[in-house]
Amino acid sequence: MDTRQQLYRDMDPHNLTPLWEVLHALVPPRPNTPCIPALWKYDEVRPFLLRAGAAITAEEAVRRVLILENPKLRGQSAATQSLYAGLQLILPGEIAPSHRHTQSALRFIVEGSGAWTAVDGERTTMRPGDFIITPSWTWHDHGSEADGPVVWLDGLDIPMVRFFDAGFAQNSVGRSQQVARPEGTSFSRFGHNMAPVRHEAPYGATSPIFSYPYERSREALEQLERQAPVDEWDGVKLRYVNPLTGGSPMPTMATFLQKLPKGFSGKPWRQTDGAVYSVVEGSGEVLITHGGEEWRYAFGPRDHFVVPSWHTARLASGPGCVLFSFSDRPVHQALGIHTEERLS
Ligand code: GTQ
Repeated sequence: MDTRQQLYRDMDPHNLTPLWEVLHALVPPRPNTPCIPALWKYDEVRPFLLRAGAAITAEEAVRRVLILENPKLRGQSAATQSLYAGLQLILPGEIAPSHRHTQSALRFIVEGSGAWTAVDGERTTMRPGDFIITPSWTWHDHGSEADGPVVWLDGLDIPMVRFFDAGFAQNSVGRSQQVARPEGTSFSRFGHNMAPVRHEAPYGATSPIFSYPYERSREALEQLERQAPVDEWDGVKLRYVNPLTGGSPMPTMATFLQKLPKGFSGKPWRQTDGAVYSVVEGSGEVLITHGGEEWRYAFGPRDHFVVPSWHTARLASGPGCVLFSFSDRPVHQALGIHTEERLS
């Protein structure tokens, strides 16, 4: 046996291993995610959600969610290395009991109106396209007085918090929390480009607005489409902000809403933050390429797809469409490693 092989074998029981055998994989010339693009057509997912509704109550499940797992991360409850995504179902009259955890959550309402989520004593009614926040370590429960199923996209930083081994969680004694403030209080306080004169940020680095209603966000995009130049890569795209800081609504996740005008054919880009998309209205196509491979997805309302880190993507839409998306961009930015390339 040669000197090196003998060395490796002798030091292995001491939990020692040579860097030079793995250096290129450890410090790759460019991001090399194990994730691949993925698409979940709502027509295919919805029957499974309804079957889940028959198989288990929200109460027993605590959260009745089908996790959107990246095909290359099966078993890890992850859509990308850092992000969790799932579709949660609540049926009329159900309660998903109160708990809290250090993981931050976003909700993006996909189907149905009239369910609510409560965060630290304030309820918000869910309507399709609303973007709702559950800040880290706040009590939250969900319930429904709707007359049909309500489904929303859950986006959480679960894999990130797991990576840092920093997760805590608690169940509440009560099923659902006492309502302490009327609905809309947080929006009145913080949602009009104004803020209380004397206040602390009630949720630290997280936005004090629980719900960013679709009506308002969509209106902004619509007006911009008429009034401002359309971006050749993004169409008309805005990021949601924490009004107290101007930064992302949550410390770990950035969220976006974009409108591709009729006949839009976007230029390709790539970025280090992998993203999860939820199609709100209209239809279109995303073309993703990476290392000689190609994925072409036709999407329609309520479909979901993943564009992984450093994959080249371009968006197109014949009839026009509206897309919600979220990524781990704020963390890349905090670490000073966020990179984006706009290609032609
Ligand atoms: O609604 O609190 O999809 O705690 C995963 C974990 C939803 C929630 C998920 C959760 C929740």
